[in-house]
Amino acid sequence: MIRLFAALSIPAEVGAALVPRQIGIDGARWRPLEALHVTLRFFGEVREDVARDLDAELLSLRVRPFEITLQGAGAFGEGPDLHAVWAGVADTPELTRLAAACERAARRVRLPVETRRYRPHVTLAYLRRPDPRQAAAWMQANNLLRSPPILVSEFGLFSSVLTAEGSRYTLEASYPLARHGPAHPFAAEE
Ligand code: 2AM
Repeated sequence: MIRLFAALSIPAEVGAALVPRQIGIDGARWRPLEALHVTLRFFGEVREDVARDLDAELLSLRVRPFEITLQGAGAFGEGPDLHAVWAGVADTPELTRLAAACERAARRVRLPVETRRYRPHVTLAYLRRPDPRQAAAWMQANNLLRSPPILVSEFGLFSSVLTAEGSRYTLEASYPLARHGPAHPFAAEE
């Protein structure tokens, strides 16, 4: 079994501008620069043969390159359940469509359906019972965050392994977005 997710990498210069924001919440496990990403679809633990089918499905997606902008800051959970802070992503229909295409790919290989609404974000830290005043102050201080436009010309399939320092991600495959028509002529229309 392999723990997999599809995601967009964050360009190093955009990530580097987020790093200075990773302060101000005691006990936060700030994510390292190389781990910053926007998840498209979390697939969970997948059998190796299913992973191969999933790879083929992702390769067949027909989506054109587009741009995203990181915008705003927020948190998952409330009060004592607050467990992550993140940079948001400005509403982008193309991103929603790409995430939906990854969802359909997951269904075609019979992975369990994701029922939760897609909320694109870049997790900056995982938290455990943070000081609520610090968390609120962090969100206020970072709410006006806005990145330059980021060109999305590919996405990746990553594996995730739990280590003592947190999850370590490895890029297993990358999928260029098709600039002119389908990258794979015999692929099913998305
Ligand atoms: P997170 O950043 O909000 O924690 C690798 O773990 C990626 O998949 C992370 O971006 C993580 O989101 C996401 N992820 C992990 N477990 C998940 C789950 N059960 N459902 C949806 N996304 C998940």
